[in-house]
Amino acid sequence: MLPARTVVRSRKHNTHTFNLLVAGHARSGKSSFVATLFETLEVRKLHFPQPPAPAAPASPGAAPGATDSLDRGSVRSVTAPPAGSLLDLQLLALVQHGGEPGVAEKPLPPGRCAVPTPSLAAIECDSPYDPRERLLLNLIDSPGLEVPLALFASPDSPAAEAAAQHAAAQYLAPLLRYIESQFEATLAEESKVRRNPRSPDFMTHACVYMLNPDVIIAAGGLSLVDRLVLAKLCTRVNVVPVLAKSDLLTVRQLRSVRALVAANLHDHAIPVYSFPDDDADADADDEGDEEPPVNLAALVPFRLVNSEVTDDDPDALPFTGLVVNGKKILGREYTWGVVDVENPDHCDFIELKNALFGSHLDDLKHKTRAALYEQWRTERLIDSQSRGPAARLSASKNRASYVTMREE
Ligand SMILES: Nc1nc2c(ncn2[C@@H]2O[C@H](COP(=O)(O)OP(=O)(O)OP(=O)(O)O)[C@@H](O)[C@H]2O)c(=O)[nH]1
Ligand SMILES: [Mg+2]
Repeated sequence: MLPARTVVRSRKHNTHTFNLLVAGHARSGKSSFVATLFETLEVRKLHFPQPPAPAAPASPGAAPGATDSLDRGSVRSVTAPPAGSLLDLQLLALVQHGGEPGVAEKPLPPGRCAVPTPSLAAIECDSPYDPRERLLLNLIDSPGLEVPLALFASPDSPAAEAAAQHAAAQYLAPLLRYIESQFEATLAEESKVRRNPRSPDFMTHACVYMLNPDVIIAAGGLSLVDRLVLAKLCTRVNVVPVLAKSDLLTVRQLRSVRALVAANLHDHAIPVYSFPDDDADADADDEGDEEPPVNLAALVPFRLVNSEVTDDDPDALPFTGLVVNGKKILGREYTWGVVDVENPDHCDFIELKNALFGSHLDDLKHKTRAALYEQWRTERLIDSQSRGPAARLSASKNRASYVTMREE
C-alpha cells in the first residue's frame, strides 16, 4: 500500500483541483482511458459550467485565447446518488441539468475531438488515496497523433526528417494552444488589481502520453515524430508516458518495448516527468508496512490496459466494463482469459492512478506552477518586450503585479 500523505485534518474535506490531459498516438485508447478512469472514481458531484449570460460584457481580466472551459464561474452541481453507476449518474445529471437523456450532455468528453476537449463537467470525487480529501478533476481528451509509418523506411533521410517536423508541428499546435491558454488565464488572474483568492486552478498539471506498441515496434523505438512532440510538450506540461494496449503484447515483447522506450527517453534526454522518490524516508521508518514501496520511476512507460465497452444484454445500454461470473469488472475478455484493469499483475493502471491523484499530485501541481508556468511566463514577457512599447507596458504591469504578489 502506498504511504499516506500529510493532510490537514479538518471536518471539511480538502479539495484539490487536478487537470489531466490525455494525449498521444491516434487510436491508442485515449478516450477509453478517460472513460475507464471515470468508472474507477467515487464521484460525489458533477459541476456543469453554465453558459455565460448572452448580454454580459467580457470581464476586463479575461485572458485572450482562453477557452470555454475556463468559464466555470457559474456552475451547477449535481450530487451523485449513493453508490450510483455511471449510467445512474449521467441520467441524474441530465435530468437535473435540464437535458433530455440521450441527446444532452454527458460528463465525459466526446470520444473523438479535433482540439483538446475537457470533460463537460468538473468531476468532484473522493481522493483514491485518502478518503478525507477530495479531487475536482477535469479530464481533457485530445486528438490523436498520426505517426506516418512511411517515414520508417528511411528515417534518416532529409525528406523523412522534414515530414516528421511537419507532423509534429501540426499535432502540437492545438495542444500547445490549449495548455498556453490556461497559463494565459492564470497570468490574467494574477495581474488583476484585486485577485480572486478562490480563482480556480486552470493549469494542466499532467499529460498522460499514450504510445501505441505497434508504432514503437515498427519504428524500432520512439520515432523522430514522437521525440519532437515529447521534447516540446515536456516544456509546458508534466508528461507521463504510457504503453497503450499492453494487453496485446507478450511478456517478452512488453519487456523489450518498455526497455526500448525507457532507453530512448534517457538517450535523447527527453525531460518527461521524473517521479521523485520522496516516500523513501517515510517507508524506511515504517517497519510495520508490509508491502514495499512501488518504484514508480522503474514503471515508466506504465503498462496500460483500458476496459472494454460491452453490450451483451440487448435490453441494456452499453457500459464500460464487463460482467464475469456475475460480477462487474473493468477489463477486456479474450478466448483465453480476462484482463482485469485494476489488477496490478495485469497492468499498471492502479499505480498510474495512485501516482497522479495521490502520491505525486502535490509534486505535479508544484512543478506546473513553479517550473513550467514560470518558464512560459518568462518567455511570454521577453516575447512581448521584443514586440514594442504597447506590449512592453502590458508586460511591465504583469511583472509589477507578480512582484507584489510574491511579496504579499
Ligand atoms: N486491446 C486494447 N484495445 C483498446 C484498449 N483501449 C482502447 N482499445 C480499443 O482501441 C480502439 C480505439 O480506442 P479509443 O479509446 O477510441 O482510442 P483514441 O486514442 O481515443 O482514438 P482517437 O481519438 O481516434 O485518436 C477501440 O476499438 C478500443 O476498444 C486497450 O487497452 N487494449
Ligand atoms: Mg478519442
